[in-house]
Amino acid sequence: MKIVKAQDFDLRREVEYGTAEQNEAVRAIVRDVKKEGDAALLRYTEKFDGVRLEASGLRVTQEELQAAYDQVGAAFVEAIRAAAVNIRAFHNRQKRNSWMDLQPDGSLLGQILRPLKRVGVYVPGGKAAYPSSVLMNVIPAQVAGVPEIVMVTPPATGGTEGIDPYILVAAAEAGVHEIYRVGGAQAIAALAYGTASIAPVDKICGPGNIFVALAKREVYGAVDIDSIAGPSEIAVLADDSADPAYVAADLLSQAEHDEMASAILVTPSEAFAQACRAEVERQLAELPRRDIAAASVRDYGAVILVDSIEEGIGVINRLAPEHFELIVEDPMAYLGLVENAGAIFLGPYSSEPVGDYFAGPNHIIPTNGTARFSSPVDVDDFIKKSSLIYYSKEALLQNGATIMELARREGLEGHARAIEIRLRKEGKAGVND
Ligand code: HSO
Ligand code: ZN
Repeated sequence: MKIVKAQDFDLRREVEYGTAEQNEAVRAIVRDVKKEGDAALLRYTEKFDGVRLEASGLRVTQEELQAAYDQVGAAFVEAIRAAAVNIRAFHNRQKRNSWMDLQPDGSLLGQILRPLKRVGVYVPGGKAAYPSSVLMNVIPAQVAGVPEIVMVTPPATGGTEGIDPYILVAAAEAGVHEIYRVGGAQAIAALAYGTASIAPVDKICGPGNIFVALAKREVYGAVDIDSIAGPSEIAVLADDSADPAYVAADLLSQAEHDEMASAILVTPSEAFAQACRAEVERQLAELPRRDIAAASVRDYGAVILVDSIEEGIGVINRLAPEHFELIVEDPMAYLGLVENAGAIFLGPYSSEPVGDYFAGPNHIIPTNGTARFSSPVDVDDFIKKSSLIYYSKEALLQNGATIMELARREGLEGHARAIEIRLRKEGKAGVND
């Protein structure tokens, strides 16, 4: 892990949007599934996942869900349930009601909030198939009141023949029972446009590989999508009061996600920087995923030396990290200065995995500096709003001339006349002949 001064560290990372070939391949897959439906879906599943399916075999059955429970063990089911309780409680606090304001002239203005009708959750295969992420995508949608939540995941998730049983149990515990064994760009296209077997959705969320990300961008507009997640990030601002072994462990907890994950320590203490770096090396040697974590630490890790905690917060605000741990003597004293961070963890006991799995806040959090303008997934992501306007006669008579003035300035006489016809009927004075 390199140790650098703040001014020598490049605080912006490049965003990857895929090569021209990848984009072209994804466009072709989306086009085919849109045109041919199930036939293309099954063809691409055989081509990319090496699994030959009939359309009738796409949907995961009740028996398979039951079998998954038999495979995972009671401790896991209990843990998922406990996490789900906390996640649901946290997201329940975000619920908002429709509202209406009665104006003195008798008109009503408001917003009507409604859940999306049907949402598709993508769960990737391989090393990034996380049961916890199933909860983090599904529960906010459920709390929002989305009546139909479906899940898609590649048929060979986890490298085994079937779908990872832990994913299936997490889905069932979260309340998802419509699950299809299909992945990649073809799954995204099926969710967006529908096939004979899979009804189309209104929004697609959940992480995936570059082909999934590109496919989501391709179908955006036909459906809504969540933001495209980049590799995980953690930034820790710590002083001498922190335990270097704790901080090193927290940095590695994110570094082990991905070779491109970034784990950064910001500290005003040279001694702490050295101690923490030594701890990272020591703990790294014993970590099962040391190859991934070591690559992350080598290529994207850093210790940034600053002159003060205030300067350190300035660095954090420019980084806008996905996760920010503030482990200094009096963290509350600095909280108000933190402007850009997706999730803020205060004090030595709020280790990031507490938030990744259990405390309740969502672990799908803006990456790549996008915490400057966006937020973790929440209930609002699954709500849409309709504006409500009820104008009373009195309100129209009072404001009609003003509306007509604005319409005529835009050269839209039809707009003006739609108002005028009503004013005339009511014998309103002041309307031009
Ligand atoms: N830290 C990840 C979420 C996660 N961690 C899932 C463990 N499982 C988000 O950046
Ligand atoms: Zn994590």
